[in-house]
Amino acid sequence: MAAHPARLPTDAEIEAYETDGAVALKGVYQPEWIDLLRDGVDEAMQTSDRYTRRIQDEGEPDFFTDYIAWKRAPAIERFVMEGPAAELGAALMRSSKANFLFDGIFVKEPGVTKRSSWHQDQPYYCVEGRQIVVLWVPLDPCPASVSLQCVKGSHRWGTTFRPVKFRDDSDFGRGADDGYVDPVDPNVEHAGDIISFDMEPGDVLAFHGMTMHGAPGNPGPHRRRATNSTWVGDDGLYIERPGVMEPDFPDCGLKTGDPIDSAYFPRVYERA
Ligand SMILES: O=C(O)CCC(=O)C(=O)O
Repeated sequence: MAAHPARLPTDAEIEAYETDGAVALKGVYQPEWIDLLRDGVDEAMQTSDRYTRRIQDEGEPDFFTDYIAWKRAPAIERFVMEGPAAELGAALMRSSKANFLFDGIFVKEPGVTKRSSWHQDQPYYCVEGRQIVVLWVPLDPCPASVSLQCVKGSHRWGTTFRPVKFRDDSDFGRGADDGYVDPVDPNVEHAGDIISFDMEPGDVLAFHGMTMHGAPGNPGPHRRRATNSTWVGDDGLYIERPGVMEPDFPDCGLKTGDPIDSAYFPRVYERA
């Protein structure tokens, strides 16, 4: 059985997640889990797989990103299967269960200028449904100036933005004909809705799969390591999207319309 979080979200926090599409939760992962995630990031950075990338421009410090590192980094696998994230995700989604989709790693060494582009996560992924939550956790003290930024309420806009690559904002082969809209810069019309928080290791920024978010570069003198885990609830269905899915799961054995609830996407939390 997986561990409980240090605390569960309050009703007010769950309501804020539902209304705003993002909520910062103070002190929900115990320090031992943060240490384990730091070990996992080290393991992942010493190895590589098909989604391991260094996406900085020539001559810049490393901006390391990765998906599905839990398959090769035992510390991340342990965090996912035994740690507090699954129960936290289920509580936020008001779901009776939480299936693990995959993890992400975002390490910005001091001096990285590149932004994490504005985007919604779900249009990259193989999930349809409203119960999908991303739990983003910094592994270093993270002032709001370098922390994740979310656009309040954007998960309720009814807009599905065309996913783009952080490296060069190029796309994945889905466009207007498929119902995907060019991403907007929220600073133009939604500047007042951009929220970000001073965060410490152990705090989690939980955001909905359709919430628009991004992150600044890391101009300061400290590393900015962060990981996320993505969880799917009762209504999550598998969907094949046009173009390239990132990440894709060619051997998951599911087809469009199947519930995301299989050994491949393990049900880590289930309400008693
Ligand atoms: O941490 C970052 O820079 C970006 C994170 C992100 O886009 C995500 O968690 O989906």
